[in-house]
Amino acid sequence: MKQRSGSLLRRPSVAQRGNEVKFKEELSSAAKRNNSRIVLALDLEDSNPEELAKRSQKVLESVKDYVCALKLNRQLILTLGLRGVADTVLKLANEYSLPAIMDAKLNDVGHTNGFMARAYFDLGFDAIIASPVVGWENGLDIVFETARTRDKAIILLTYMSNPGAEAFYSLPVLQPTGTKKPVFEIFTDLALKWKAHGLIVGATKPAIISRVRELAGSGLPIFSPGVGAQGGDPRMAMAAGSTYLIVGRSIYGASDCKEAADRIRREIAK
Ligand code: O7E
Repeated sequence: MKQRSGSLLRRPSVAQRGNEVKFKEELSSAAKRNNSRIVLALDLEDSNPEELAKRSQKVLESVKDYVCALKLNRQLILTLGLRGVADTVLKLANEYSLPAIMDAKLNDVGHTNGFMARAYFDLGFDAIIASPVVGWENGLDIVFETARTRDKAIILLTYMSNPGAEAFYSLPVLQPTGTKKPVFEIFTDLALKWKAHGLIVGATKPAIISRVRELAGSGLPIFSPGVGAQGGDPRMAMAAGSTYLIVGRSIYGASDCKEAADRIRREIAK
């Protein structure tokens, strides 16, 4: 089981660590331990909170040795509430030493972003996903500062996996130099400038993954959702430069979740 507060005491101070956060260490150690680059997106739906908690815990228990992290979206938060999520799936993820990512897509003004970041981090999430579209000043500045003081991570949404994403994320933007740059390249530059801990790029767009990898260098993890149910190919995404795949329905919707996770894990290890 993870020793969250104990391990903090033995770590170097926030200033000494630079951009290294506990999340990165825990993620790569879980990836090594389970020989897996799969982040489980646990997005089950059920109007009955008790049923939802039970089903979610069952899925997590069955794939705990086949994934390297857990990502939650609003499905569980809105049905179980923050406390319900903490007492069920977050508790289990902690027992299994799997870091937990909150897919909040933070995208508001500073004080509201700050409130959400504190609420999710203090509940036990190790990383939060935010959208760079809101900008730095009185936007994401407080989110990064909240993460920094708590030794937590921020992952930036860089290019979405859905077909409609192109209309915005590929939009060319006129630069002061007179050249044009697509929105996702600007977001990649911002992730580097702001010292984000990871990027989200849809697995359905291998060419975009390659370009982001080229711009971001080898140090920044790329998390790619959209394999299976959304049509993305796991091997193509990894070959293009993704570091981790975010997978939901192909695992929790399978009749045998463990076998489904293992199949994807073996496929990307080839
Ligand atoms: O298609 P699935 O079932 O494998 O689920 C994919 C998960 O990744 C789901 O939680 C969805 O909300 C999320 N996601 C995408 O599908 N596409 C994106 O572009 C971005 C995300 C995501 O994780 O957002 C992080 C900002």
